[in-house]
Amino acid sequence: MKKKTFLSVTMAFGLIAVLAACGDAENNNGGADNGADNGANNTEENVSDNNEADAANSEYSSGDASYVIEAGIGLNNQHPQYEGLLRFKEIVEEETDGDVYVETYHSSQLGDDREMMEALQLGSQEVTIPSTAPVTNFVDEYAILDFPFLFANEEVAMEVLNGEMGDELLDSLEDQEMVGLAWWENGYRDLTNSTQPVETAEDFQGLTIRTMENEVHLEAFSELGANPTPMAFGELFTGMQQGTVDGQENPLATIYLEGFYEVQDYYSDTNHVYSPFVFLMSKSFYDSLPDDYQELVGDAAQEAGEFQIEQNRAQNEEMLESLIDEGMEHSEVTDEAREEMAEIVQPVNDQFAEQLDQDFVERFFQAVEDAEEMHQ
Ligand code: KDG
Repeated sequence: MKKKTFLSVTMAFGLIAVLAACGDAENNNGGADNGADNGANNTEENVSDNNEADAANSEYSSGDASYVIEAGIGLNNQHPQYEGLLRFKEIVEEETDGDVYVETYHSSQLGDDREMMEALQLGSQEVTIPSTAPVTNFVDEYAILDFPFLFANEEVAMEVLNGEMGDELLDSLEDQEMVGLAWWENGYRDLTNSTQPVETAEDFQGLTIRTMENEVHLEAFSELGANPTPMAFGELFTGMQQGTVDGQENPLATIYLEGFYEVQDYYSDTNHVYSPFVFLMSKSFYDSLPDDYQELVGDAAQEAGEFQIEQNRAQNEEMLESLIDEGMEHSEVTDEAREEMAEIVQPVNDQFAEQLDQDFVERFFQAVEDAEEMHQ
């Protein structure tokens, strides 16, 4: 289990003090080796292949169901996130005896994170499970989850997310016509690039890095001297292959399972942001379900999430060796180097925190501090 020893309450307190004072086209990739089909294109062929795979995973059929859930993610079908989605499908179909049927889509077949969230708002798609970063475009307070070096370890993150503050963030989605049902885990994000080993804050200078569509990430990488470029996940492999960007940042499982090692030479264990996934359902669909089914899909999202988190952590631990076997050079980032990065980006955290509801920010940092006491 990763343990972050460098930053924690001290910085959170610093922040509070400041606040107080201020009042695919055939784009694919790599996954070739591991059999992943991570085409981002939503072609009829792709979708129908997927439906066939879905049918093979189920003894039920959409034709017999009263409710059909179209569930899409951006990552490919090798990623533990997809395994989690299949687990959700299995639980929901079994417990409703096929009355609720779940069609699963991966590799951005239904669109990128933002498009899928918009489809949830319109009621034309039922489920998606993005990293929380793009959710900031819908609810401002989600920005706090993107503050670099926020959570000291995964247990602290889960304690906060599964507590009152996490519930509040899930509830805040209702105004955006979405229902947040559970927290899943993407994990600590690390940097890869095709240009140079990155071990210290200075090494970010001049690197063009793809980020998720999120202002905190853009500002933080700019502060480190990089040139951040927001890009949908489905375009990322081609972007790296064609040299539009030098690098990107994602957890180890994604870097390996999406085959990024085919177009990236250097891996740095920066662990700069802990990235949760949030399980989202269209509110109009959720409201159309009878009470017992509403409870059932909530419980299933939670249970499948626990399974996903277990698989995800195991894979994130295993994948480093695989990346090295594939020829990536591993640059080890020391705690001191992370502390320096954290100091450089702290003004970005402060600036964004000032723009959020101050009561929320204070309670959030208090929850982080309490969780850190429990999980040091
Ligand atoms: O399925 C989740 C993906 O769509 C995305 O959120 C992955 O972290 C991600 C990224 O870098 O876009």
